[in-house]
Amino acid sequence: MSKKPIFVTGHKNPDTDSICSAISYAYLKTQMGDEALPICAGKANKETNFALDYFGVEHPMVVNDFYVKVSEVVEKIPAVDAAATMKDIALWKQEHAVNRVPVVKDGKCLGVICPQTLADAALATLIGKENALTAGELVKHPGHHVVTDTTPIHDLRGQHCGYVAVMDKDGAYVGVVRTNVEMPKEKQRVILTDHNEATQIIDGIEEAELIGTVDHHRISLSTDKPIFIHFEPVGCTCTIVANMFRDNNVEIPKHIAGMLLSAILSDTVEFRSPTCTPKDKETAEYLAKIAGVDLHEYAMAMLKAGADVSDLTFEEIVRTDCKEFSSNNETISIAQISLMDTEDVLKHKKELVAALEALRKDNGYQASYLMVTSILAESTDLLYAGDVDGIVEKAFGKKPEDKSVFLANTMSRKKQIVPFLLDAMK
Ligand SMILES: [Mn+2]
Repeated sequence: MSKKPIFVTGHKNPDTDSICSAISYAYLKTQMGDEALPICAGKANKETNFALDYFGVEHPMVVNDFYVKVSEVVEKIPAVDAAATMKDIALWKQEHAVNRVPVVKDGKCLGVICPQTLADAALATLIGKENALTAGELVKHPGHHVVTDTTPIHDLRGQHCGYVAVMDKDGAYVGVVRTNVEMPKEKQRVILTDHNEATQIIDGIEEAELIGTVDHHRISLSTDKPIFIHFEPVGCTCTIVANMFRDNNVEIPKHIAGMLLSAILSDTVEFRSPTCTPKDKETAEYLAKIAGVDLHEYAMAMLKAGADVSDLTFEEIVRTDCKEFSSNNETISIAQISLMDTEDVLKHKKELVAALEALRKDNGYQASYLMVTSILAESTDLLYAGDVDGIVEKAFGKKPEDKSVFLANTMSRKKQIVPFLLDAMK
């Protein structure tokens, strides 16, 4: 039985750790005999693209959801041509037990002939009327009972039972599918890296099979089957992955060392973040040798590439590296930008808070936060929208002013922001 490769993925709105841990862990899995493919939930950011380009690594395939698609269960039987006669249709019907007859014209899917229309036409032909009718003329409602091959199978359930025709995104005929078709036995196997929070997982995971997770965040996952988990309270998922290479005696090639190193430098902001542990630093130094780069020089170049927000709109800035969190039945979003110098961005606090308010309203969040973090000063200005002045004050012990609060020695969302906010929301 041929098994599909395992998908390895980081979280939605992927950062460098999410993409690099997926690439590296998929490589390790494959070396260990389980074919795995890195995927990601969206396009890489500038920092990650710098790392991918520097080490000549391909951008992973973007997967928007895990819903099982019609393309996986489509029956690829030939359609009837629009010019076909009643006799041709009758011969086709003899071969295929399909209630609605798919009809094509110049390769494009025209629609289907419904059973009642066909029966009426057959009777008319029998009594010598209308025997010149073509298949194309019997398609009463062109485009009706036709779905695209990217339609999730569960969307077919509401439709009239029987068969519908399937076309690709360009309208070309692909085959037919039963609206009550069973889900394929083999589910897409998925491993999560760098996340396990339900709101951060690619949609449709319930139609896939979660088989493992490698992460350095709080555990919030619950599963109905036992899965493989590897959690460690270190600064970066790639620190864990790099050590899995060492534990399993798998050699780390240069480009993978570059990916692992980039993620550690990114997540720990070159060891400045309070989430950084001695293990992160030691692992990064070891990886820099294999990757053949000067650690500090490379870190500065990569962080600088990521810190360039000059071409972003306010709407884009407040969505940078944005994650959702829930507590006490309320959901909040927390975005983060890390800059060499925060002054220019903070000049536009008003516009940023307005963009945060739009983001908050659109998604029904209790509040939307933006961490404007200074890499060099190692501090954060926390901007927000929402009626949460009290929560912010309770969380950080400081009175906010005009929807923002300055937090010295603060760089880590996970360690210095999320736990205090979620606690204050209770
Ligand atoms: Mn991470």
